[in-house]
Amino acid sequence: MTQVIHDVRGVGYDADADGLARFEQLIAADDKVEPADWMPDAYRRTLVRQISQHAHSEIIGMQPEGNWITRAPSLQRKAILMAKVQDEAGHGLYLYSAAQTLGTARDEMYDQLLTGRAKYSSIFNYLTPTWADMGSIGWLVDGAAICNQVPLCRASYGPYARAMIRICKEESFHQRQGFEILLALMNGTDAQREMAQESVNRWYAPALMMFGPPDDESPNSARSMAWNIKRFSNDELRQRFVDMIVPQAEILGVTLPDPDLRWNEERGHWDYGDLDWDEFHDVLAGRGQANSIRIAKRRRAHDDGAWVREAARAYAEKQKATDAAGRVRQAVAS
Ligand code: BYC
Repeated sequence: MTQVIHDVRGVGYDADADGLARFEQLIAADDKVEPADWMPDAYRRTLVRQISQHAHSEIIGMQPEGNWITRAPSLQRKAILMAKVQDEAGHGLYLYSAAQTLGTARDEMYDQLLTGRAKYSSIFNYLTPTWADMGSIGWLVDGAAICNQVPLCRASYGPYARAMIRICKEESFHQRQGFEILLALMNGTDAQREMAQESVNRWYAPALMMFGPPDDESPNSARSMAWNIKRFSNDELRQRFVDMIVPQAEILGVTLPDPDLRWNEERGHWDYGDLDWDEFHDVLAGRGQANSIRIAKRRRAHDDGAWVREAARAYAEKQKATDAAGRVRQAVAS
């Protein structure tokens, strides 16, 4: 049977006969694919994987900073940190909503996270023992997030690209607040400067690993790039990040903990040293400093929120019944 689909412009087409050709046309023209458009299953699966893992990262990413809200050194610092953590919750919601437009229920995505079937960013499995870590997360982790995510504003899937625009605006603010925390510490006492440097020492390499494995060990990159989901490879983005933070580190007065970091005149980029990819794979396999803490806390929060989900479902049912009754009354009256 012919399945006619109407695209966002209202143009109808036969999904069975013309779906793939139209999809390829959209990608070749660097146009957006929208939820109602026909798309290959593998494209849909790749998007659900990436977008839901990104959403999980935002939600789990609330924990290391959430831990510091009560201990932030002033009322102003608490207010700023609280706003930032709330922003991360918002990012999670935009991203879960974008993934839902691909036909995967939010409950299913939560279940994948809570049962360890879905990943979240490696970076959130590191501990945050000092206040300076709030600075390093903002400067380095949100800085890496910006490098990775600005190109995603041009991802081929419309709902994902649109969600990323707002997320990136907020991430820019986050990065500046982290930089400012470190700057204040670097302009402080010797002990504060030491705290800032020690924290940067711990976060530098894990932040570089956020971009994913080297290109020749990245199984998903080629296809995601062909589909205009990823615009740059993991290594290209990692290089951009290093080039961005070296001058910023100079302004801060911190030393980046990499003896191989040097300007390469020929390439016009900073060379950097090898990363410990065994550590990365250990963290992904659940053997990082905080994997079990993060998931246990997320499970508790999910269980504690059961009554909210139940109330929302009951309210939605009630609304549906009220709307149906209203429609019947309207039909009788007309
Ligand atoms: N951590 O073929 P590859 C934030 C996995 S939120 C864990 O290169 P792909 C923030 C990868 O998933 C930051 N896993 O994959 C929040 C794949 O495994 P699966 C999150 C990683 O998808 C709160 C396998 O390794 N950002 O910044 O082409 C507060 C092979 O990799 C990681 C996003 O999610 C990792 N670091 O590229 C503050 C951005 N790297 O799925 C800040 C959107 C790789 O096949 N995501 N893996 O089992 C992306 O851009 C891409 O998915 C990645 C990986 C660059 C992460």
